[in-house]
Amino acid sequence: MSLAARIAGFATVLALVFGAAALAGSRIDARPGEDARDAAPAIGAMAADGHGAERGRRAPQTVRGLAVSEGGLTLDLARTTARPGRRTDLVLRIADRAGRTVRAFDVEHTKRMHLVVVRRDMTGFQHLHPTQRPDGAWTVPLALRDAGSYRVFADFSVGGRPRTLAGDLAVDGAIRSRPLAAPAPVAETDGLRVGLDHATPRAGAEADLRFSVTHDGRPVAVEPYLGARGHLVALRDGDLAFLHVHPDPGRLRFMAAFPTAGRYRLFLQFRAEGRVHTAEFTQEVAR
Ligand SMILES: [Cu+2]
Repeated sequence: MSLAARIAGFATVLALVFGAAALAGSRIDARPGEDARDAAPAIGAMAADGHGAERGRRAPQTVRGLAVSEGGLTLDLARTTARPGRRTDLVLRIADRAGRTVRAFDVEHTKRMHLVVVRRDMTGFQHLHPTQRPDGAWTVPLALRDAGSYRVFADFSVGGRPRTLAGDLAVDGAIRSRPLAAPAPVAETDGLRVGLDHATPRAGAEADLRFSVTHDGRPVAVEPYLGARGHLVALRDGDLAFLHVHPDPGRLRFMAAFPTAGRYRLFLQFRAEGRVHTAEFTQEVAR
């Protein structure tokens, strides 16, 4: 290789390194800082107060569920490993700055604690409602069929401030991870067909997600579930950032502000024909 070619090659490497650094820098800048995130309302709250769309384009959006400890509260999982297929009791507590167990929680969507457990590849979704023990800790039976690394999201509100803290739970064994499914407007669950109707959401703008349920082509009446027509959890592909979305109490319709472009997994839960169903969608969000 000639000296000139070597210098050119070196310059290319440097450009790549600086390019990557600039990209990393811009990513970090685009994300809310820890302090800003503490003070800012959740995405759902922004959407609900009507300022989501106008603020969304300028101000950084907040996401939740990326930290085990935030704003003075810490999620403390009693165990961080589990055996595949075995039913175990998942025990957790929320601790304050002094390490004391938090006992008083606000009611949100008819419950004081919502737990979402999902594997890192966004399979094996579970939404659980643990019971509080006299010592303030929460417990719920949990069985994880497949090995892998799971995220445990504790979604709750203390002192009128909604929070989502998350920790990891490892299930030992051979892992068969699955790629994220391609985006599709229809999902099948328990013989029901669930359709998702919306314009392609854009990053930072409020998206209106409307779902419909049919059984053999006939519309299915959706029964109230957790104080609304349905419950929707949205997780960002790549880091499993947790988006809180706001339901329309009367319909299977949600307002969500996706903070960044990319793919998200939507987990819609609703009650119909006497039981709760979960329909999953991959959602593409444009820049
Ligand atoms: Cu819940």
